[in-house]
Amino acid sequence: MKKRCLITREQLEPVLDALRETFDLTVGRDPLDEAAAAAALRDYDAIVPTLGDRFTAAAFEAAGEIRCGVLANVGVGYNHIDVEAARAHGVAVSNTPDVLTDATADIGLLLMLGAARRASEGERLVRAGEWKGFGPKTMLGTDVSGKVLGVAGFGRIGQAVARRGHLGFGMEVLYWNRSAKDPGFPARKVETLEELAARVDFLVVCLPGGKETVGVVGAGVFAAMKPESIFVNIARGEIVDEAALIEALESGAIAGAGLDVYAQEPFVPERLRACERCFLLPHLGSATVETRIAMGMVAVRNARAWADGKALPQAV
Ligand code: 8YV
Repeated sequence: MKKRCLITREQLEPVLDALRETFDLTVGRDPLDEAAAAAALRDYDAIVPTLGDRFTAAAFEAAGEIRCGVLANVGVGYNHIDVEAARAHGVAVSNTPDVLTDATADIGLLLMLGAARRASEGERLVRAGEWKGFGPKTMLGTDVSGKVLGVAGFGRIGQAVARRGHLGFGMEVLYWNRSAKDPGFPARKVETLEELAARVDFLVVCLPGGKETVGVVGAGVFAAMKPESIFVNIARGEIVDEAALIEALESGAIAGAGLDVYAQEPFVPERLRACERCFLLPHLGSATVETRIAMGMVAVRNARAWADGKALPQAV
């Protein structure tokens, strides 16, 4: 008899088909809150969760007798899963690194360009039928090419953003990371996030989510940034003190921001939505057909490895 698997959201067909080959599959609809996560841990052998599900320590506690042996997450970030609690309850966890690096880094560049060149303001103007024609001083932005790029968190995605900035736009790259990295092109490590913030024209957050990084980008970081500089976040909203960011935008302490992630998605504060010089996207980092299929297939491989009694290739 096939093992029971729950995929918590409707992923693309090839992913569902691949899971059906191995499992008796149930496809969920909405993100799992703690109670639903606890019930799923009780009822299924394998679970394929994603962003928005809440596999917290409380969910593991509430589950009582746990049937589930694997959480094969679709996503590189897994801060919605308490990995320690999973381990304590004998549940293996995997993620989907590498396959989404390019798509997510591309969004980083889109946000840098969009915020610097005032893309959404311009688009809104045209769509509203309010464009009065070319003007030498109309809607001037700032250059991206040749500027200084600062990357906070120099893992796979951070390095991919930096590579695009350096090779595509001739940017000088500085980064802040626990350990020094050699990305294969010139990039200098700085010792503190504040120093990075003070020295760059674009500050792009690529740090992992989770308890250790909540609120690390706070008022001090924005105060250190140059008034002409642009802030970008493609990581997790909780890393940034959103109130401090809004303050910095409203006071002109920074020139603009490009955001793909927010502290309490899908809620985006009204004051943030009112900031003209913000380029706002609804968490699209990995949202391409190719990338979502690739991510799903990595999760399938991990779920299957577990079903075959093998080590998970992308265990976390
Ligand atoms: C995904 C992400 O959209 O992988 C991650 O950590 O944040 C995003 O690229 C998300 O995980 C849902 O698949």
